[in-house]
Formats: sequence, structure tokens, C-alpha cells
Amino acid sequence: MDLNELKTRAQKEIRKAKNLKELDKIFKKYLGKKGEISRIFSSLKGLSEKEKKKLGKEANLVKREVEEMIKEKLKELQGKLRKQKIEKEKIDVTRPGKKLGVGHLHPLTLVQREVLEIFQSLGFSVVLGPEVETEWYNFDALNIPKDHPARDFWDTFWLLRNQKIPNHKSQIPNKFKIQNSKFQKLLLRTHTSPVQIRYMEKHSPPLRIVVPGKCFRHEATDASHEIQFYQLECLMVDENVSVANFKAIIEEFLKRFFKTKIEIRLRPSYFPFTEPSFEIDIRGEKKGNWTELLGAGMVHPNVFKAAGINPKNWQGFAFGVGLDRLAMLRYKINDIRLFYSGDLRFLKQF
Ligand code: FA5
Repeated sequence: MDLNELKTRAQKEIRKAKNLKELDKIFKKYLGKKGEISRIFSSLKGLSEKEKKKLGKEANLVKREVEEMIKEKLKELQGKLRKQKIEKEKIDVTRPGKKLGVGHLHPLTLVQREVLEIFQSLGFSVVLGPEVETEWYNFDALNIPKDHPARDFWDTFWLLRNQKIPNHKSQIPNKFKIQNSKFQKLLLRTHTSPVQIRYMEKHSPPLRIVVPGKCFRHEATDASHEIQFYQLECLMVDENVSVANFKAIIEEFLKRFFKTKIEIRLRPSYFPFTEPSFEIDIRGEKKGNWTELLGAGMVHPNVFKAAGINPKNWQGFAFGVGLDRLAMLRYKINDIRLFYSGDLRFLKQF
């Protein structure tokens, strides 16, 4: 056995090894249990003591040298692997980051904020009321008696299957309960007018408030009607308030909101909670169709009475304007249902 030839051969193969798998094969070929070097040691048995000693020594030397070479190569290959891994995982901190989508306000929110700002600058306070309302506040206190045909103006979503819910068993939060009443029928408010009563019960005139909020009606939807929409209620009560005050406020508001001259049309109308009552329609510069924008009138004496205010001493006007309708005119949108569609192609335009 030529140990030198074996060593040179091993050395060549080790040098050529491209990866750990190849190196492992070489290790097994020379140093494994049945490897070439191990076989030299087993072949020593048949030799004389002297030869055994000499060849044993030489074989040990070669074994150690081959082991050393493999160790070196292993280090080299592992280093290479580590480098490749680092290269792969390298992060270039100087590259521009991914852009995150930034959200924005819904067009109805934008319009609501703008409208509130205008009314606040005219001296009105912003007041909120519950969306789950009682029959008393939504109808009775507003002079809409039970079984009166006027109740049909407001197609109503009744809650809890029309059952009368005793106050003490109701799951409705305390602040939404009728005080001093044994029973209440609950509904989703059909307009923001009930907040007039809630506010006047707790505050004495003079009053100037606006109430933005969601309203609900059990009716068929079309391009200008939704089952859920927004209104803004306005109420002004003082000793000498007249229709002239109402006209001045609404004209000032429309002028500031639309920033151009808007045509308005005042139509006589009927609401049980105002007398006289009227509706206001508007149309833009291009003289298109008239859009019904709001219902209004002078507060009915029975409404003052229901809220504990003496109608002999106070007068007021009130109106309820559709915020969706304002937004449609502002942004030239011809279908109210787009606001609630969640369609990003629509919403991204604002
Ligand atoms: C009322 O709701 C009265 N509470 C308004 C009022 C308040 C009158 C104070 C007098 C004094 P009406 O049902 O007409 O009235 O609704 C008022 C406005 O809400 C409408 O002019 C319209 O702009 C808007 N509106 C009503 N129903 C819908 C609907 N289904 N979808 C979108 N907007 C609506």
C-alpha cells in the first residue's frame, strides 16, 4: 500500500469537494469504518511486530493529515455557506419603503363636519341623541298621536317585535329609557326631531341647537331614498323668533355651504310638530330637477307643552335637513346608495 499515493489522492479529492455532501463522501471513503485508511489498520494483523510498528506509525500520520485536511475544508465550506446565507438575508436599509395605503374621511363625514362648523359659527351648539328611541320621543311628544294618519309618513323599524318592554327589564342603557314611564315601545328613530324634546326637557330657552345623526326608515330604496340616512335637526327658540329668522339662517347656511348662489323654493307642507310647516327644495346653477332638502316650520305649541315649556312665552323654528342630500348636491352624486355601498372605487375619490 502506497500511503503517499493515498494521501495525494485524498488531498486532491478534498480540494475539489464543492459542498458538505461531497466532503462527507470523501470522509467515509478514507476514514469511515470500512474506509481505505481503516482497512490499512486491519491489514496490520498479519505483519511482523517491526513492520506493524512502522506501517502503523506511517498510517497514523496519514490518517491525522487527512483528518486535518478534511477539517480545514469543512471550515472553508461552512464559511462559504454562512456568507451565502448572509448575502441572501441582507436588507438594504437605503431602499425606499413600501407605501402604506392612507385612509380618509367618508364624504358624509366631511359634509357633516363642514355643516356643523357653519352652524357653530352662527351660535348653535351641537347636541346628540340616541338612535334607538322610544315611541314617546319619536312620535307622541312631537304631537303625532297614536292612530293618526300622519304617523304613516314615517315608516318605522320597530324593535323587539313590538313588545312593550317594562323599563326595569329593558336591556336598553339607562340613558335611553323613558323616565317616569312604566312601559316603552322601542324603535329606530325615523328622524332627529325627538332630540328637540329631549333637549327642551333639560334646558330653558333661549336655545340654539343643531343635532346631526343617523335616521332609519322602513321604505323602498331608490336614487334619493335610503333605509338609513343622515339628518341634521336645527332648533332655535327665543321670545321673538319668526319665519323670517328661519329664512335668514337657512339662506346664510346654503350660501356658505355651496359658496355659490343656490335657488331655493319654499313649499307649504304639513308636519304635526310645526305650524305653519313648509318644505324647502333646492337646485343648483344648471337649473336641473328640484331636490327636496328639508322639512321645517314654527314649533307647535303642543311640542313646547310636551317638553315642559310655556308656548305663550316662547316661539321657535325647527327644521330637519337631509345631510345625504347636501352631500349629493355638493359632490354631484346622483345615487344616495353609493354612500353606503362600501365601493372603494367611489370612496377613493374624496
Ligand atoms: C322630517 O323628518 C322632519 N322631522 C323634518 C322637520 C324637522 C320638519 C323639524 C319640521 C321641523 P322629512 O320626512 O321630510 O321630515 O325628512 C326631512 C329630510 O330628510 C328630507 O327633506 C330629506 O332631505 C331627508 N330624508 C328623508 N327621508 C330620507 C331617505 N329615505 N333617504 C335620504 N334622505 C331622506
